[in-house]
Amino acid sequence: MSETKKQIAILGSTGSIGTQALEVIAENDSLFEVYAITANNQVDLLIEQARKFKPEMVAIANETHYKKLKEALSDLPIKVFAGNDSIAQVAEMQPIDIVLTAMVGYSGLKPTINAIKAGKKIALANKETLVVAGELICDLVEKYNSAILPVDSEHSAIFQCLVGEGNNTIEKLILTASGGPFRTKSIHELEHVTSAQALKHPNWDMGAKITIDSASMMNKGFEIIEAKWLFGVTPEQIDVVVHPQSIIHSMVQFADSSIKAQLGLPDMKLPIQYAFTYPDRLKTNFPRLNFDICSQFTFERPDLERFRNLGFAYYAMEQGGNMPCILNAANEIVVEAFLQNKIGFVQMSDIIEDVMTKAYFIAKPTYDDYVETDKQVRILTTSLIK
Ligand code: MN3
Repeated sequence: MSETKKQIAILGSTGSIGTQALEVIAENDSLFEVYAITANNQVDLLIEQARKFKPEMVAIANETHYKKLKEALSDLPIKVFAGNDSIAQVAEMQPIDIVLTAMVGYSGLKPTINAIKAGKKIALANKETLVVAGELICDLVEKYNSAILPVDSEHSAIFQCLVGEGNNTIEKLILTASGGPFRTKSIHELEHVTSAQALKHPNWDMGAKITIDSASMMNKGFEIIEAKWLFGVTPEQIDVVVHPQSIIHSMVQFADSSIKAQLGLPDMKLPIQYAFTYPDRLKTNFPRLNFDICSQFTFERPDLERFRNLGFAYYAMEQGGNMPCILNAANEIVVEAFLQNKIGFVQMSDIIEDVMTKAYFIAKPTYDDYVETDKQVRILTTSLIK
């Protein structure tokens, strides 16, 4: 292990963000080294990644894959672990500089907390962590002298706009949204869209869960909650504007009325790399934005009648407490049900709304309250689907 290379742990290395992060590391192998990689289920890809990047350790959440993983790597000096607890433990290993949290959903919470307590820098791609427990996470980051570097493209854009601004007051954050594949569909049409249609995102190539969240605007809802915690603003200070070209990744408006934006072709490798190198910028061979080709930028107001999830997110953010946790757990269950064609697209929002009125509200939740809320809301939501 080199003294100077940044040691990186990737939690969720087999997903879309994880594999792109490994590409960034491979392209800059004089600067970065993979210390640990973890996955949920995709054991074959994890083995392939481990053989290529030779990390100190690998972990797989699903314990039934342990034997296969262990045997496939038996000729290499790689420590092999299995189970959810091992993922959280890997995140706190002493030599790690940066933990990239790229797992899906609520499962990111515990490992992220462990990494923060161990003082690691967090390259945050798992937005659900901040949605579920933003206040707790922010308190821990301060207490343990950790830092969160956003990987979500909108938040990376805002983060980049804020470089050099010192204590200048943010008047407003303007998050851009592509509008997803159903941007122009009527309410009636939305009742009949399929999961296969929802999985075809016009601009971004992502995992299944986030792609459905993008189609339903739940992703943008989560992103406003994420922005509140990352940048310390109020709900009223966060606007969403639909920008179908996905070239402006987000904007910051300052007290003097000036607006700064960050632009680029949609490619997650840039925000991933920036989180790894901040405050430095590395030369890349990524394709450059060509203004001769992209001649038109357009903007629309988001339609809260067709995309109710965005309104639910504002409501959850204003309520605070465990309400965002309730929203997240309900969403994880309905998205899974929609992917399995058990419920329709519009029904996802119907059920979430129902759950938000029925679930038990806690104004000042502890960590254990979040765990219990997540568990109970999953049961409640599942019961409303059957
Ligand atoms: Mn995003």
